[in-house]
Amino acid sequence: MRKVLLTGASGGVGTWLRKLLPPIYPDLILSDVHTPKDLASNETFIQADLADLAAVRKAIAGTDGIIHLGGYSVEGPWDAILNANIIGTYNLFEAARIEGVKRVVFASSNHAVGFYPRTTQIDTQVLVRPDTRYGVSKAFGEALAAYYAFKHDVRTLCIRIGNVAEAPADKRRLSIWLKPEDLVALIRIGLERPDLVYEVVYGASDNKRTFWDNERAETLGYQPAGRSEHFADAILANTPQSADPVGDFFQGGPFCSDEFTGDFGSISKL
Ligand code: 15L
Repeated sequence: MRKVLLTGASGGVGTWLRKLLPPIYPDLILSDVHTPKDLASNETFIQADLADLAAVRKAIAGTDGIIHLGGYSVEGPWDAILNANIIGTYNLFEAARIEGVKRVVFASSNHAVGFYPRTTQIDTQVLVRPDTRYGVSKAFGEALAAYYAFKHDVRTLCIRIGNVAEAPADKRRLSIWLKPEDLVALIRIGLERPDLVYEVVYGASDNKRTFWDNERAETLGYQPAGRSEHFADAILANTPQSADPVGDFFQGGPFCSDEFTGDFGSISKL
């Protein structure tokens, strides 16, 4: 894999990858709708709005693989999600097909399955249960990736990312933390594993309190280095009493309780 394009390069996860990827992929091209504030003279940046297919094609042309982080990374109004994540992800895969790029790593999210109870360990065979319009867009992206992989041989690893950070931020993140270096390990599997066609894995480190059975990732060779349990005592000692029964019950946390008008008594049994 020589020339790799990183979309969403100006966001939080993109900023981590700008630091970690160049030693592995020296010919890294960055793209985003906004120019990174701290863009260095040795970085290559192409400005592109994902809603503009022609601009996306220009950014993709001549690359060997794409890491697609671009789009909205939290809940947002429907118009914003529609343009950035639904139309934007369609344009990304369509541009890859037209330009003959055969490998994509798609940044999906834990919020595609946020409405599973924290007490149920799920694998990637379960039905999606998005907790937000954002989560719906990630489930759409996974389905779109399958279509392009099977129909057009644009092979994709979908990573249902937990939370990428230097260290887990709170009790819930002890279960879903993803050390940035572990994300890089998953990206390498997605871009480099020759037999990969279409896979969905969880983007999580070696977390004792995990919500997820990440057997597919392990089968593909993933060996996470981060261990959230190292941070557990300090985090639990500083965890305030919560007043969010829905968010505390489900894996997606506050993404589940935000705008919630559902029947907690019924869905908490599922
Ligand atoms: C996500 O998908 C978001 O992009 C990130 O900002 C975090 O909020 C994370 O999920 C999470 O679930 O904590």
